[in-house]
Amino acid sequence: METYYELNVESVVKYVKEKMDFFSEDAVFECTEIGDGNLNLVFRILDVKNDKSIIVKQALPYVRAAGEDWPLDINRGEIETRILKIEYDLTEGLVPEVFFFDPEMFCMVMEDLRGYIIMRYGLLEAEQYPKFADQISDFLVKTLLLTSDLVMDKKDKKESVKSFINPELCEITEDLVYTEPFNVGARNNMEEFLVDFHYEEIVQDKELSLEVAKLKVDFMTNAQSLLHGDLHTGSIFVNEDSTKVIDPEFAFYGPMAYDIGALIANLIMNYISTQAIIEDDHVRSTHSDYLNKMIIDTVNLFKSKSLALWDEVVTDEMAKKEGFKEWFIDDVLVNAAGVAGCEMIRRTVGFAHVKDIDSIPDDAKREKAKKDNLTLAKVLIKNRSQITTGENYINMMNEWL
Ligand code: SR1
Ligand code: MG
Repeated sequence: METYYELNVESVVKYVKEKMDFFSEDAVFECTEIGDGNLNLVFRILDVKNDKSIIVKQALPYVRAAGEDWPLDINRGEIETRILKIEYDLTEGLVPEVFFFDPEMFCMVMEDLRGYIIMRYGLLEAEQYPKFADQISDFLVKTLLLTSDLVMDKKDKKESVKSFINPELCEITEDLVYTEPFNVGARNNMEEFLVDFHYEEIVQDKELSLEVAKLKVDFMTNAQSLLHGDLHTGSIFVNEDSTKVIDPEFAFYGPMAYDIGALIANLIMNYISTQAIIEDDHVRSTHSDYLNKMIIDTVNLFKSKSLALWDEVVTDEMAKKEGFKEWFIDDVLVNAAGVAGCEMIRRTVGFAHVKDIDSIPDDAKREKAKKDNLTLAKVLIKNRSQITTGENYINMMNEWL
């Protein structure tokens, strides 16, 4: 930590000029801090004269959204750099290219994704991304299946598990996703109208807590695949043609269901937000249909592509036995529905919320959206054994929203 200092819009330009040969001598710089996540500083450095830019992401020794009272492993960028390189190779570029990681400044320098938008913001503008389901299902199948024991050499896989032990970031998920929202207090954060509803519908629901406890143990102990670890729509850049997944600093070996469930939850929360925010009937129904199709396609493509790739890549003898692959993928999807429910609950009553729901301007509609979100989430967790296709989600949404 001796040479570490916190970068700002001036010092980061100097830092980059010293560290790399990317910009030319005549560069005219414009630098902005664009980080809107909970943890890091993110700078975009643009040379306006030559129209070239890069991103610098620096870890702070604490949680940005909470301040210095919540210290956090500053080396998270090293894990993020390693997994981005692995994901880049496995997915043929469905993540940004990383130029380097600096272990003294704890920052990474990477490709600027110009011409892309953070998916959460795009969806809130009712934009559509026709290739997304195909591309994200590719990302999921390749990063999850190809890093599992089913495919990898067993010893290499265990070495990889060791090198991706990420205790502090995992603890955040264990606490914020799987524990605090199902209890009173801690870092929970909810609007007044939810306090009694949360207590009666979530905290006092013993069956719900039991099911969440099972999902939590799966998260903590099932070192199945190398996960992104925080795959919400704020961790994805999109445009009409292309998808790029960013921000895998929560990476570790965990259950495949975690990445799939987090993603589906965030699509569902945009659907709930759409019902409350978009006033024009035609725009609302078009965007709702699009979201339904995206959920169906993402889940079903994950399933069909996994089953198709299985025969080509799986090396484990017993995993080739008849019926096993269908059982395995369905089991992943069942647990993904449980994860989706946990993600929806924690984004409503926990520490970290989502703009989709929190930005609903009308108080009554926001209250209804938040309560609908909690109700549907409970259904997903308790009935997850019946959820193994995209259509199963839509049926539950139609019944409960
Ligand atoms: C203290 S970090 C809160 C949340 O932000 C990250 O994006 C993860 O989702 C984490 O749970
Ligand atoms: Mg993030």
